[in-house]
Amino acid sequence: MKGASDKTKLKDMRQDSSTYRKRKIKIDGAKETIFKKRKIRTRMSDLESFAGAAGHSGGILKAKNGHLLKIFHEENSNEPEFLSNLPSDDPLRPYTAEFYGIREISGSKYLELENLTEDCQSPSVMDIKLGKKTFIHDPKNNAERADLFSKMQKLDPTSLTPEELSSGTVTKSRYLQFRDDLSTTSMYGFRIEGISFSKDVESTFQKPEKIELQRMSKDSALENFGKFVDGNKLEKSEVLEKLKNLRQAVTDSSYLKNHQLIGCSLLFIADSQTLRLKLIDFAKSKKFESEEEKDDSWRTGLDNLISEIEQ
Ligand code: I3P
Repeated sequence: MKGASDKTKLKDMRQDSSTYRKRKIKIDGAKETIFKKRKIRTRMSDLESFAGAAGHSGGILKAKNGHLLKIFHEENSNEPEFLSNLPSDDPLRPYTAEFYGIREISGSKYLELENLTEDCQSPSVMDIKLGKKTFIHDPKNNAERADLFSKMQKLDPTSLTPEELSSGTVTKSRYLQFRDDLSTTSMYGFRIEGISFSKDVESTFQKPEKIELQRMSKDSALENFGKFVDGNKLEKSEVLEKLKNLRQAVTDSSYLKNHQLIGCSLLFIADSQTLRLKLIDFAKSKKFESEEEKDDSWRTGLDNLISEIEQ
């Protein structure tokens, strides 16, 4: 239930601004107060819009130096290892955020990462999760959970088995597989995980609700993709060119010859009619030991996305 506790922690922080005012953060060995009362709300709303845009459910703070602090659970994240082992001259490198190390704040660990929208005027962000499977098998995901049963019930009650209906619970593995199957993930290897439009775009296009995104068909996903491109006044040819450059970079990457990406997202950051592509979320990505273990379906997802846009 770590997700729930992170969310609760953030909620508590938001509700209690005095906690914030006095909060000390340790960065680079020095204790400094990063949250001043008047700035708290602004910082939190920045944080929420970034987190929402990128499809994160919570657990991201913004440090005084502008970097992001992403909650880190050592036992189930390979992200620091994945990012710190990535050679600086690897073609994948320009597509990832800078990683500045692990920070400890009030007993919780955070990854200090580059804020990818730091220099943007008014960014729109779309998060597309790649791969035909977005999770790895983990014994911790076998515990029965009532909260995930409720989410599944809202999304598609007909998919629950009589046993699940009678217990009122499902395991996280079951839920995540269901999410992959319900969305375009299992079939096409990509799904829109989150969209956040800048204020300029918002006046023309409304961003879909999370539940709509979770159940979105390929046609609707492409329609929303089109809204993102048109709303941000991007040229389709530029979008395709950037996607193909990324495709080439991941093909040329030596690092990705023996590392796989699972549950990784491709971030489209549109700002002032320009587009930047970045890859984020490497918690489940790792070096694979054998060819059998290898899952390259994120490449298929990227290829499918490119060919769907080309049509
Ligand atoms: C959540 C999503 C998150 C996952 C979370 C799920 O589902 O898959 O990625 O957190 O697990 O509930 P949804 O997007 O449908 O709301 P992790 O990536 O950390 O596993 P959680 O409930 O255990 O936090």
